[in-house]
Amino acid sequence: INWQVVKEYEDITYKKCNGVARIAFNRPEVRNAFRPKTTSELLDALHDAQEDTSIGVVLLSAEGPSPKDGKYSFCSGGDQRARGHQGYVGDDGYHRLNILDAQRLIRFMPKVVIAVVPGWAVGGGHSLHVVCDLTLASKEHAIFKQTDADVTSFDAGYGSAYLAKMVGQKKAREIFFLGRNYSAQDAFEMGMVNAVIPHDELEDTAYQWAQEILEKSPTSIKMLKFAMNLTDDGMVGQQVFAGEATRLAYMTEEAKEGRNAFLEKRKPNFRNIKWLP
Ligand code: 1HA
Repeated sequence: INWQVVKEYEDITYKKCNGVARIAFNRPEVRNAFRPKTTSELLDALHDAQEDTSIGVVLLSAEGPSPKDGKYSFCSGGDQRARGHQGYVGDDGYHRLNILDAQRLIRFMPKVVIAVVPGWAVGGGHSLHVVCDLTLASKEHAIFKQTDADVTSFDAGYGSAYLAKMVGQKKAREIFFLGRNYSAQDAFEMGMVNAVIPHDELEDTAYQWAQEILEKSPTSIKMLKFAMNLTDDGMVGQQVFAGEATRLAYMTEEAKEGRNAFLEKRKPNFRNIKWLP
């Protein structure tokens, strides 16, 4: 895989190759916890991947292992050392919860986002994998764990309520109420992991899955993603789906007539447009 570095960041790495963007947390010494800088870099990279019309699949992954103890991690959630009175505090002194902006970008971008989990996926890091379209996990090193109730935090949105739709109410409550460790295989059996992959093959497999998706019709893939989101996302889900429906409508002769008539200051003539059954 001939990855090309897109941009140098401090807390993440960002590369692209052949239709795939790879964004990876790069603070393995703290199990890839995110501080506000991490999140704003993540948002910047996600925005870039969303805007780049050559990109169809985004891999959300993590660098590692930790230079301190050799352990792998995906993300351990909010950096508790950066946690202030009202949120996570960055260099500007503001208290933010902007990982939720990243969750929404992942959820609403018209591309497939795959969580590639080489190790710990914990707290807000667990919620990130939940919100991704697909999850691939390291057979040997991935561990899924919800510590929100240990640190008086709670992702009461996608992290919990959407998780419950994914693994069922009883399992989701167990994950949050007991905060136990679950292996990749446990997570697979619960339905929150798509495949358990030998650690050494994880990144290549994720790239392979991306290439398979890229063989498909982009319009179909995004309409299907938004269709599957719609029922859980309420009016916003409808808005996102409807936006793409509008785009498709714009491509018709009928739409061109509507626009042209306005610009030519005349009444539109839709009389020869067929009312299909
Ligand atoms: O829930 C939300 C939100 C909800 C709504 C809106 C916004 C939200 C934003 C964020 C979050 C959250 O993410 S809350 C949950 C925050 N995260 C945690 O509670 C996980 C904390 N970490 C752990 O439980 C464990 O470290 C671990 C299960 C991930 C790994 O355990 P392990 O392998 O025994 O490693 P450990 O020795 O604990 O950690 C290695 C180093 O990484 C330690 O630093 P060192 O002693 O070497 O200096 C440890 O302090 C550091 N570290 C790990 N996780 C974090 C961390 N430092 C800061 N923040 C962390 N999250």
